Amino acid sequence: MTAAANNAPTNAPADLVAWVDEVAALTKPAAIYWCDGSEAERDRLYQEMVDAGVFIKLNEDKRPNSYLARSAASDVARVESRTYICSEKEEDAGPTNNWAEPTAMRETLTGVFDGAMRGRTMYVIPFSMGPLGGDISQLGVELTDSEYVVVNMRIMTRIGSEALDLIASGKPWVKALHSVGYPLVDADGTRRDDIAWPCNDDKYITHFPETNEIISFGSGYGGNALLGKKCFALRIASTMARRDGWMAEHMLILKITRAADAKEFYLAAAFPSACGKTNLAMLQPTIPGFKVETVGDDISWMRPGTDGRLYAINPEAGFFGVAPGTSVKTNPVALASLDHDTIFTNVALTDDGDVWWEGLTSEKPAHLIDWKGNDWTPESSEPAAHPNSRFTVRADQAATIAPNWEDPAGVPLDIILFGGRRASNIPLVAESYDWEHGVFIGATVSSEQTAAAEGSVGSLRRDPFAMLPFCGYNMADYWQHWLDMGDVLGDKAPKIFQVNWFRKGADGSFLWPGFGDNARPIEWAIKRVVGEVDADAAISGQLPKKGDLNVEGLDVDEATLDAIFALDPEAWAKEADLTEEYFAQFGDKLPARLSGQLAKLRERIAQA
Ligand code: GTP
Ligand code: SPV
Ligand code: MN
Repeated sequence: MTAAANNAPTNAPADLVAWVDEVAALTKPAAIYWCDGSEAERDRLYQEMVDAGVFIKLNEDKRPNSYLARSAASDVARVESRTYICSEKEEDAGPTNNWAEPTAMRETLTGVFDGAMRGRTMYVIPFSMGPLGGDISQLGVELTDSEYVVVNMRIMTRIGSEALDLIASGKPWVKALHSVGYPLVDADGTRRDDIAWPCNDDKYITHFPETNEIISFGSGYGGNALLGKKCFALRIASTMARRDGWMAEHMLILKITRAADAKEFYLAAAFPSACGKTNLAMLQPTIPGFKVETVGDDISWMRPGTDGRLYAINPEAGFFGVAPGTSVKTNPVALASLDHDTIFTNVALTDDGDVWWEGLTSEKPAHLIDWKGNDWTPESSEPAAHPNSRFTVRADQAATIAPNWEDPAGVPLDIILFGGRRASNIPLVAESYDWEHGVFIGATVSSEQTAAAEGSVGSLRRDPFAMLPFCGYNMADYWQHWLDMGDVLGDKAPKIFQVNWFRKGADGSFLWPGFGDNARPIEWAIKRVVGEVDADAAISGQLPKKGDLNVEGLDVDEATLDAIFALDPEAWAKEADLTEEYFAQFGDKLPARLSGQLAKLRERIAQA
């Protein structure tokens, strides 16, 4: 078999062409194709995918230019157990990451990638994370044998010729290699047919932080395969950020305009996967006098500006959002943004060629084809859409997108929120005593696990800064980096708050209505930033004074409000003990200021 021609555009730099050649020599694709990012290219790929049965075209009248993909049942979420940080030293990955020795891992990867693309096309995707050419933006090139990845990357990032031009101009770029691990031809030339969702039981999602490289094998789903997202924009970027004095965070970004004084505020919020970032990013406030616009829904890159404030950009260009639970009631903006030009993965198909998922309508359709491709009726025992089914849509299809969402300079942050899914103990909103206490709050976040990753859904786990699966280095060093950034920002630092939309009553139902009403605690946070209200010192932070949280027009009684803010010293003493145990695994890497914060928490518990 002769090697596939490289086909590199004339301006492709030599180091990139050489890498493409090197990967092609190993993976042995039938062809190499360089993506230009054009609409014609996209349309051709969509058509090929429909013809191959990879994509189902949805009803053109109901949902123009939109498609449904169904994954293999074994490939439905990120696989944290197969995600590795391959730093030279194990302690640089830290106790919360899977570490693999880089030389040994490279050997393993060379083994599985040998011939992995036989019979397939290898796509070369130059891409930019962040606006093209922006100071905070970064470039990358993903090599993949998946058309699904190409068309999703086209929505989620800025791909094609312009990104390649920037790479050609000499800017640094990150290598991101991906294969689904399902060659169509084996070593002795025997062919097999392709399938709708090729993948491999053996999976490796690997990161080499010292050389800014990503190598991913065996999965086609979300963060495992769209390498600009978690692998680059969080794991690799977090290590770059630590080296260069910035921050890469699992945060949405909001712009809030207060009608009363036309003042603008910017907020970033870190919640674990499937805990409400996309929802909050498109908040429709239930209180008057607030305009909320979207800057980003999942990732934030933040840097101190020349004025000393912290500026944030959204490095992504689209949303890869959780479908179940998205409805006219919970997130009308997201829902409307999906009216056209959307890729759906693992949702259900209606009889008229449209999509459905749990929570979309209160009444279930009489018949569907479920995410596995089987007939489904309301009597079926399994959900019609997979709990981690997703939509992929360009960010500017959201009606709430902020006009300045692509400002390469970013937006100045006033507020940072940390949240999780906690049935007990954590109040609706509390302000940290200072940045250091805010870092303690972020470091100790715990949350009930969701279907966004493998693992047991519902079990409580620590998810510091919502970065547990996404920090590319030792979590304790990351906390120190946050403390250091606070020292740099000084009194220009955003104020840090903790929120919890998910507290439950004795009967197991949510105490707080959530969604649009989340504007209320945010309104209070803004009042704190502006200095318009005082707060009550409490165990976990500073709480709104009675009457300061705007509950006008809300059907929540006094007793429920008390329960939403209740802090039980005994339960908090247990939280503190668990935090001590949790901190212990970081040994002497744990910043002393965080043990100091734990001691202060214990003092407040003792005084309560
Ligand atoms: P990733 O994309 O995985 O990072 O998730 P995300 O944080 O963007 O999650 P998303 O906004 O998609 O929310 C996931 C789930 O949380 C959906 O089922 C929502 O209905 C639910 N949710 C979001 N906000 C609220 C809220 O205020 N209250 C309650 N009870 N549920 C909420
Ligand atoms: C998450 O799990 O936090 C996501 C989805 O945003 S994925 O891109 O699959 O990581
Ligand atoms: Mn996420």
